[in-house]
Parts: sequence; C-alpha cells; structure tokens
Amino acid sequence: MLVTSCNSEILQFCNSELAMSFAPRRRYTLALSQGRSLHLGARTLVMGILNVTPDSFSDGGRHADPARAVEAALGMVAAGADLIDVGGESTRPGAPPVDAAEERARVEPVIAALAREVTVPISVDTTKASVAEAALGAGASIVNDISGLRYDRTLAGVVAQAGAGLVLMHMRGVTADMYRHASYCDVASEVAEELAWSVATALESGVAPKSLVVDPGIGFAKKAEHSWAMLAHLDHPALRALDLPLLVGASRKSFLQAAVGERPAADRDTASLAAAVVAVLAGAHIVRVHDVAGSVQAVRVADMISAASEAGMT
Ligand code: PMM
Repeated sequence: MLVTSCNSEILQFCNSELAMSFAPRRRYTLALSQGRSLHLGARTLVMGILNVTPDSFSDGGRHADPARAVEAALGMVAAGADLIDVGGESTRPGAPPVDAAEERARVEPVIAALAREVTVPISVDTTKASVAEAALGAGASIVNDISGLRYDRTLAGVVAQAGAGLVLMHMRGVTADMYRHASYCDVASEVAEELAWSVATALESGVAPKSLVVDPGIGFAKKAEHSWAMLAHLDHPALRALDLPLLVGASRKSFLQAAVGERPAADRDTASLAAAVVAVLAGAHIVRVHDVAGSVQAVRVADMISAASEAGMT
C-alpha cells in the first residue's frame, strides 16, 4: 500500500523510533606533534596506505624505492587522502621479521621526503620505539602500533615525548602465530577489554588522552567470522565506553573473500569500499585504505547518510 500522508500517530512513532537510525559519531580533536591537530567526526578521514616493504600482502615491492614511494603518496594526497601511513615491515603472517635498522632505513628517507612535499599528517606503522623515534624526527606526527604497545612499551614514552598521535590496534600474539589466538566468546567486548589495557599503558607512560586512537585490528588474530562480527559490532557499548576515536582497516583483507570469492588482494577494492561504508555508519572516524580515490567517494556517501541521521531527518 502506498502511504501518501503521515498522521500524527505515525509522526510520533517516527520521532521516537526512527529519528536516529545510526548512533551519532562522536567528535574529537586529535592532538599530534608540532602543535598540530585533526578534527575527527564531522567527516571521515581517509588514511592512505604506503607500504615500503618488499613483501606486504597487497602492495609488497611496489614502493620499495623512496622516489616511487613519494610519487605514490602524492597521488594519494591528490586523490583526497587526509593522512599517509608509512610502513616498513610486512604484517603478513609468515613474513620474515625485520630488524630495527632495516625498518628504519626503509621508512626514514620516505617520511623525510614526504614531509617536505605534503601538508597532511604522516603516520609510521611500526611496533618499535627506535623506528618510531626516527620517523617522528623525520617528520611523522602519528605512530600506528599494530601491537597496541604489547611488543615494545617504550614506544609510548617516545610518543609522549614528541606529543605525537598514537594508534593502538588490537591483536594477540605475533603475526606468525596470531591465528592460534583467534578464539573469542564475544569478540567486540574482548577486543575492547584488551584495548583498554593498551590505553592504560599509554596513559601511564605519559601519552595524552587527546593523542589516542583505537583500532579493533580487523584480520589480526581474528578468523574471518571474527572480522565480520567485529564489523557488525563496532558500536558495541564496551568499545564506545573507551570514548576514543576509532580507526578501521578492512582494506583488501582476506576475510572479504568469504563474501566475494577468492581473488587477488588488488581485486578486493569494491568489497573494501562496502566494508568502509559500514564502518563509518557504525562510528569509525578514520578508515585505512589502499584505494584512496574510491574510498573518499564511498565515505562521503556514508557521511551524508550519517549527517541526515544525526539531523533526525525521516
Ligand atoms: N592493517 C595492516 C597494517 N597495519 N594498522 C592499523 N592501525 N590497522 C590495520 O587494520 C592495519 C594496520 C595490514 O594491512 P596492509 O599490509 O595492507 O598494510
């Protein structure tokens, strides 16, 4: 039946039950080094991934040469990236560990060159304090720690000293054995509880609460079903109780194949966009992606829907 007009009973129902279809995204100001800050929440920020590794699962080897890495990052900024995340060690399960000197040699020249060329904040994807320190010295203003301070707690002191931003990602074990730890009763609440440990550790080391971002670590120590459940419950009360900005990285990850069939990582961008939209509507402030141009369009659509929801439009 076609409903052409609303009577007052329907309107009342609309106002009470439908006025807010998605939880409103909280607003934060993220404090970074060098007195910089980022406004989070009004629109989604897109973090472009720049792996300067020979062996990352989706883009390994493509940006190993610093000049090509800088060129790729400039392309991402032109496509609308709000941040560039530079990583020098592959997190692919089974990837050989990289020592600090080698990792530093990979990221430092790229970050230094990039900092001269772009105004968007640069983050360094590392778990090692010495690499973080070199990267911050070269011009990065955020450290993205996939171990959530479980590998090297002294990294927090380096971040605190620089007044840099710090992304605390959830994972268990090390990348080589992380799937052995992929056992959960309630993935979102367990992830939130373990992230709370990372947050407390950062604060104890003097990192300012305003510098923190949390990330549920899609695909890390999580089987495909856990990644799906995590995306379905990003707005879990335990995660919201942390009261921190949320970063989500689902881009090109293998769990997506459960939905779209087996395909090479570079062929998973459309599926990644769908996951990014869902993450934004569930409250993510930053999405970490390979396909910057596509993601910018996708999250702008999600931002419009979430703004309409917040405005109570029915
Ligand atoms: N994923 C990867 C690497 N670093 N950092 C954060 N904060 N969140 C993630 O989900 C994440 C990360 C693995 O993906 P890649 O090899 O494509 O960089």
